[in-house]
Amino acid sequence: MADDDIILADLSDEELVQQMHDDLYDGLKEEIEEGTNILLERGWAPYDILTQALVEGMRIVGVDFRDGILFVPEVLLSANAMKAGMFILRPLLAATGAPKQGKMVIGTVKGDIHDIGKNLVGMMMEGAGFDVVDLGINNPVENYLEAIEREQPDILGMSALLTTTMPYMKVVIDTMKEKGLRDDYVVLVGGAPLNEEFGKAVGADAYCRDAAVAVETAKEFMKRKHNMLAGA
Ligand code: B1M
Repeated sequence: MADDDIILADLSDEELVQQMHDDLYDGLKEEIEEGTNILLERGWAPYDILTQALVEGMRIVGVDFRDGILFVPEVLLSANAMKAGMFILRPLLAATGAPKQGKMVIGTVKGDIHDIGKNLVGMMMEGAGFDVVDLGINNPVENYLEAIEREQPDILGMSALLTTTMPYMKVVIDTMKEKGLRDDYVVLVGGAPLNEEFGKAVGADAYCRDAAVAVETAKEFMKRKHNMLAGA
C-alpha cells in the first residue's frame, strides 16, 4: 500500500500513474511494484507503463536532483524503485516474438555508474529481437574490446550520463580505430548529456536520443548490413 490512506488498486489509471510518480520520488519500491502490476492487470502495454509511469517519474526526480532538493541517497532509492518496476516489465518487453535481428554489446563508460537508461535500451533491444550482452557500468576500453572480440556483435552501444565521462566514448572509438576494428561494428552512443553533434565528433555511427530511437537506429543499420551482404 502506498501509505496508510491510499489503496493503489482503488485509484483511476491517471491517479495511479500520478501516485507512482510520487512513490518513485519517495523511493517506495514495493509500491512501484504494486502499481506496475495493477497497470498490467488493467491491460496497459508494458512500454506505456515504462514511459508514462517510470521514466516520467524519474524525469521529475532528475529535476529536483539538479536543483538540490533531492540528494544522492534519495535518488538511489528512487533508482532502486524504478529498477524493481523495470524488473517486472523486462520479460514482457522481451517476449514480443520479434524475429532475430542481430547482436549488441552495451555498457556504461568508465567513471560512470548510471545504468537505468542503458538497461532500458537493453530491454527494448531484446524486445526488438536483438541478443544483448550487457557489460554493466564503469567500463574501461579493455572491457569493450574483450567483449567485441568474444561476442562478435553487430553493434557496440555505449552509455554516459555525465559530462565528465562522455568524452571517454572517443577513447574507446579511437582505440578501435588504432586496432583496425572500428569498421567491423556499428557504434551507437546515448545518454542524457549527449547530442547528435557529439556523436559525430567522437566518431560514432549514430547518437540515440532514447531507447526507442536506439531500436529504430539499430534496425536501420542491420537492414543496411543485410542489403550490403546481399549485394556483395
Ligand atoms: Co546522477 N546525475 N549522479 N545519479 N543522475 C545525473 C545524470 C544529473 C544530470 C543530475 C542533475 O544534476 N540534474 C547529473 C549530471 C550532470 C552532468 O554531468 N552534467 C548527475 C550527477 C552530477 C551525479 C553525481 C556526480 C552526483 C554526486 O555524486 N554528487 C553521481 C555520479 C556517479 C558516477 O556515475 N560516477 C551521480 C549518482 C547518481 C545515482 C547513483 C544516485 C543515480 C544512478 C542510479 C543508477 O543509474 N543505478 C543517479 C540518477 C538516477 C540520476 C538521474 C536523476 C536520472 C538518470 C536516469 O536514470 N534517468 C540524472 C538526471 C537526468 O538524467 N536528468 C542524474 C532515466 C533514464 C531512463 O534516462 O539515463 O537519460 P537516461 O537514458 C535514456 C537516454 O539518455 C538514452 O535512452 C535512455 C532511455 O530512453 N540512453 C541511451 C541512455 N544510454 C543510452 C545508450 C545508448 C542509446 C541510448 O546506446 C546505444
